[in-house]
Amino acid sequence: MCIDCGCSTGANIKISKPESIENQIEKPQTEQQKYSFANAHSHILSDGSVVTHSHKITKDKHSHYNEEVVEQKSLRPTTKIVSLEKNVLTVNDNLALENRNFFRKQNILALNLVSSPGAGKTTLLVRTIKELQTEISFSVIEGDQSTTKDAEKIKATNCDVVQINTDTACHLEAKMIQESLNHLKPKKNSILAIENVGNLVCPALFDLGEYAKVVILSVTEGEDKPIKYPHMFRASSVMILTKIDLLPYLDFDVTSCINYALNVNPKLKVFQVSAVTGEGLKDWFNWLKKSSKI
Ligand SMILES: Nc1nc2c(ncn2[C@@H]2O[C@H](COP(=O)(O)OP(=O)(O)O)[C@@H](O)[C@H]2O)c(=O)[nH]1
Ligand SMILES: [Mg+2]
Repeated sequence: MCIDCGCSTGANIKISKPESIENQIEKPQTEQQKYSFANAHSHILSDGSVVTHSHKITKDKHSHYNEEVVEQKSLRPTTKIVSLEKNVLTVNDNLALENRNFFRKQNILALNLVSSPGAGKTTLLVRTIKELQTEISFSVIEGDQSTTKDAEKIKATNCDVVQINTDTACHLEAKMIQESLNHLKPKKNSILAIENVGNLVCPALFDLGEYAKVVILSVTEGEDKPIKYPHMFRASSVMILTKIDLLPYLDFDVTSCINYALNVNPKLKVFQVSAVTGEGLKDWFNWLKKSSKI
């Protein structure tokens, strides 16, 4: 988990629009900004619970965001650390709540698209926008560690898009979404698709204020992923099993996959699609139309 490996420590978050990819719109300038979304991460404690917090590591000391210098990194988890970490999770949750309230007021259906890298999030998104954009207004926030490649693909559909580059961090946080919204300005009565960083682990922990997490699983990944990464499938409301056009070439058991997913989360709504052939997309589109109340 990002929290243990410290992958986000010192991450240099960038938000940009594809028409000015060289011009960074926003870069954390203050210590607080930097650590509020650069260094948040989680630990699995000895009792099995997961906690998230931020570190500020300087030459000779190690402190937590919004707190005075407290602990050396080598210290075992204590009640004090747990409460500090809960504070940081609360910070994210509070910002996510602000985002959610904004989306509700504006009647914006915000969806958090999560998957492993290469599952097919961008391809599905591009096809969805192309096929529905005469009926529904879309905007997109793209999350990747590096490059604006996905934002450029979205931009090519004439859809408004902002790219967040998370550098070493492996997930998006509510604060990043809030900052991106200032630049994106999504329309009322629209759908906002947030493509999270490709990772089946950490994005499950961070509420962005979305209406629903949509987990995309491709048939090339193996049918056991819902039970190997249960947190993500539990946190999601929708699972899209994609690349089904490749099933004839693979040893992939669709029934087992769906059963695994439903065992982990009986409320999961499941779609089977191919973003290449278009098979199954109608049901997904109907769900989008119904959920956006348009
Ligand atoms: N055969 C097939 N390939 C797909 C499908 N969806 C995506 N791909 C391919 O999978 C690769 C990764 O897709 P991409 O959308 O970039 O994945 P992302 O990293 O989750 O955004 C690309 O080569 C796509 O062309 C699909 O439904 N069928
Ligand atoms: Mg992508």
